[in-house]
Amino acid sequence: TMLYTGYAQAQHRVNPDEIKEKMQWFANGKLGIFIHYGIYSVKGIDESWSFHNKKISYPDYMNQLKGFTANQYKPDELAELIKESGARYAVMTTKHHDGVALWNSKYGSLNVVKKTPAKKDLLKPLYDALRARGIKAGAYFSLIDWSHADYPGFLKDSSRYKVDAQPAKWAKYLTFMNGQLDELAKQYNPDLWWFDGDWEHSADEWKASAIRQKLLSYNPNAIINGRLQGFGDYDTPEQNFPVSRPNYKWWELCMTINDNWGYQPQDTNFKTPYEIISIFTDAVSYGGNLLLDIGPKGDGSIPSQEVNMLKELGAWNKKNGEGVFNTVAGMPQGHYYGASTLSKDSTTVYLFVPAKTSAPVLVKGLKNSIKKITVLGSETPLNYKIVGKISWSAVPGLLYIPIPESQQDKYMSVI
Ligand code: JFZ
Repeated sequence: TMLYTGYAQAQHRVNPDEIKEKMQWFANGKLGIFIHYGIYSVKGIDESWSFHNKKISYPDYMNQLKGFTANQYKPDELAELIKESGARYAVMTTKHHDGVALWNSKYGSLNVVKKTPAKKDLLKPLYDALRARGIKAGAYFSLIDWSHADYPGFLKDSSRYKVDAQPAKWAKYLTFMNGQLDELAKQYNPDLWWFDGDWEHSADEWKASAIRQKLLSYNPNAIINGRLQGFGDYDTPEQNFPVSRPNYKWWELCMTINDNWGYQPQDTNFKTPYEIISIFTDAVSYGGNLLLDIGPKGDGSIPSQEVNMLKELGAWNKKNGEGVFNTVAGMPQGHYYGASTLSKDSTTVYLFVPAKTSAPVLVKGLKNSIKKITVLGSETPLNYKIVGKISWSAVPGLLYIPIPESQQDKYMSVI
């Protein structure tokens, strides 16, 4: 077949009815900012995968520890930028597959406090700065740890082993990993856990159910993403936009602004504001969120293109956010060519119209009578025309709305 019809969807083992209350802020939140920060930003190479894929030796990769200063890492400014973007939550990499923790873990010594010139906890000041601004604080955590001697995928291939063959060794790894999770839960109490790397082991091997239970015992309102072999609350399709509505009631598309998660100076393939906004509104139109990634440089400063993107997005949200935040998924496909959302009370439909649209917008099958049509950011009502309505039947006719160019947004108007 020539059509891509959707990404593989994980099995959801959690009953949506039991979590719907705690999911409210997430459902209303729509936009999160993902932060991939780690020693890989010193050389500007692939996070963890560069040594795994043997593009760089393990010792050379770890040499980046020496260059990781974080001396331009300014959590307050970063939180302010995230606030300005309109995002309601942020997810920070606490530890990637390389095993380098961004806090002073007492489990092992591979962390930025003990092993880098940064010598400081990078999580606490960021989480404080976010929360001071009413932004929810999320923790990305890699279940995989390719630096840990007890992890089966340890880089020195000789130490690879099967979990079944060495249960004690695997148990040691799980104790280590759970110790780190306990630390994160106690010290930072994340509002959201964003697991990654579950694919290397089964739910049974990870003891995924026990991890879920444990984290919820620390904070019953914590939200857990789906990359815990289905023991999460919501699904996380990556980069690939779902063509149809996902199985999970809640989901979040995670996406890079250029082509990489972490900072890579040669990667200048930045998406345009229009592209980001159209992906964002498309996701929201299907009932999902967008988790948009930034990659700070090794010193902690944010690449200017990403700063600009967050500001553009913020300006757009400021004007058009009514159609996005606190809404629900829009009309099923077929009523309108583009993205749409609905107000929670279903009295308002928001249509997303790309800039420089010259033909009138067409909406089919609207049964309600129309009170008023406006463009967000302007009070002037738009004229419209209904054709083909049959007065003595239920046939609602076709609604045409011409949108004067003078009233159009430079990226995406909301009608
Ligand atoms: C993972 C990481 O390996 C990667 O480095 C990055 O942190 C990203 C956010 O997550 O990569 C994935 C995870 C899931 C899929 C693909 C890449 N997936 O479901 O297709």
